Amino acid sequence: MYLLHMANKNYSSWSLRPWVLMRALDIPFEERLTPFPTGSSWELYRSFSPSGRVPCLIDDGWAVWDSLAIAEYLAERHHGVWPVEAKARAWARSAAAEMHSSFTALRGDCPMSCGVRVKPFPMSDALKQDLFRLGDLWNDGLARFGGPFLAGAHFTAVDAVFAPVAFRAQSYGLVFEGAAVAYPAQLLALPAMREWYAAGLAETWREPDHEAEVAAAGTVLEDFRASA
Ligand SMILES: N[C@@H](CCC(=O)N[C@@H](CS)C(=O)NCC(=O)O)C(=O)O
Repeated sequence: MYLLHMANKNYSSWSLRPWVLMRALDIPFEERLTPFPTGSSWELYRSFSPSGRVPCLIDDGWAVWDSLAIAEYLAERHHGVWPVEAKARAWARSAAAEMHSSFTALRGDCPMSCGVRVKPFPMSDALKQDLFRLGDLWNDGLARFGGPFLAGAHFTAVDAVFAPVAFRAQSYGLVFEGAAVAYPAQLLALPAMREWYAAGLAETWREPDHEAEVAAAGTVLEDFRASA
């Protein structure tokens, strides 16, 4: 059985990707959640992940790290990780790679914290540009492949890569145009996403650096998490 090393469900956007992919595709795995320590997580995470970061998938003692590499590893072993049709697969891989390597303003200015609702401070031009491109990209996929998921009728790795953005949209009230308006809600309604969200809300850990990042992003209006 696969072992997925991961961090707090409330905060860890990178951990969410392989977790929701495996859950949605019914790939059995054991999760091992190591909460973010206060300060550097390097020493702690190095004890199980070569990069000192999560997620890290262990298969029969063999480590696969980085969420995109984990998706590719799973794709070699399980059906449905990427779309079957070659052009849809190429589009999905392009979009996933773009999310993986870009959208730095979105990641920095709207850090994931599933349980909070935030009135964001005025958006930087870089964030506005990221949100424009995100809507553009989602609308393109939904129009090309007919939805309701980005590369067609089925949830695939490209949706898993954007799953953290659905939580960010919920937390920061991010709005999109066209067919993309409904896409975050489509993701949030998935049983796997609801399971993740419920577990995130139940967490009582508070990691000061992550809390500070949220405080720097805007005014916290509501916090639905269990008391620390
Ligand atoms: N590109 C990596 C990013 C992994 C990453 O940065 N993970 C964060 C947790 S969400 C982490 O381990 N942070 C620990 C640190 O920065 O020390 C991936 O896709 O897995």
